[in-house]
Amino acid sequence: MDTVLETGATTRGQAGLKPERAKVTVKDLKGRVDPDWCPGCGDFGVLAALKQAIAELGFQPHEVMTISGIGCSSNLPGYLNTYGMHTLHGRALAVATGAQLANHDLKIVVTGGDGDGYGIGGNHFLHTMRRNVDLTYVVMNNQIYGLTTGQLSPTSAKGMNTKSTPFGSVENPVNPIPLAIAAGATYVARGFTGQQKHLVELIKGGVQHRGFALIDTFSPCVTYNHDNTHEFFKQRTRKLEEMGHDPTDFHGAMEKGRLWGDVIPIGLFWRREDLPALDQLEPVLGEGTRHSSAGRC
Ligand SMILES: Cc1ncc(C[n+]2csc(CCOP(=O)(O)OP(=O)(O)O)c2C)c(N)n1
Ligand code: SF4
Ligand SMILES: [Mg+2]
Repeated sequence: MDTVLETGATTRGQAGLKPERAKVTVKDLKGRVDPDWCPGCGDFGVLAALKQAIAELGFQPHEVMTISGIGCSSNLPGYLNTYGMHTLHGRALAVATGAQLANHDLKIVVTGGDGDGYGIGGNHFLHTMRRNVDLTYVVMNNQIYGLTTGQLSPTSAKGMNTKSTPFGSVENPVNPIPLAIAAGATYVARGFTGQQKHLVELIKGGVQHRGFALIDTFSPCVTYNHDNTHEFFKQRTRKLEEMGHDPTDFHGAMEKGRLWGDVIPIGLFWRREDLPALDQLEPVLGEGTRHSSAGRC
């Protein structure tokens, strides 16, 4: 029997004919619910870039799963026509690891915020990277807790005035780029929603990468962060490609990742292809959904 996808396409034709893959467009990937983000929120740019990347890579909606935690940014899976899970605060990577190990046929993209991923989810972040789980993690880094109305996040700048730090933060922020490189992530990039085409390419690269890919993305919160605005990043961001950076140079990647000032690099900092992903290390996991339990007790 023919299977009709949400795109209206038929995956199986008449007997004997080769199944045809319908071309998925950005429009096909639009979810049933419209985003309730504030007008001008950077997260619109991440959603658009992700849809573009999925369409350009030629995935069908049922071949992709987006998994998130909690936060404004973590609402993203609800706005996309793919499989999706909106999980617990900081727990998206743990759920995604289970999903990836159980079903290698799904392309899993984890989406969330800086508070979700680098704060409450920091433990999972670290261990998912050292395990090199085959996931793409897009963090909408707005350097604030947006959903809870503007408290300090792990990436908020030192000295920043927020609702929870009215006299300025005394803490040093997390820098996810060198952290991810040191922890064992095998694809480490930074994007900016003000550079859409560039962001699409970084996401596509992450999805195609076999192993853990981080795409930390400047996605300004127009309501609660008046320091790290679209204009702030527009003036400072510079593409690594234009800086002659080699993403296989570990020390160069660490050095560029630590730059934060008049120049803030965006692009691919680090990639290595010589390490197996977690599911490639264990024969039973390697079988994925093709594993049969027949004959076992
Ligand atoms: C266990 C738990 N602790 C705290 C919260 C409250 N909470 C919800 S979202 C959030 C912060 C989200 O910040 P971030 O991940 O940066 O997302 P943004 O809203 O900025 O996109 C917090 C603290 C919660 N929902 N669950
Ligand atoms: S509060 Fe900030 S992060 Fe949340 S939707 Fe509004 S602009 Fe976006
Ligand atoms: Mg945030």
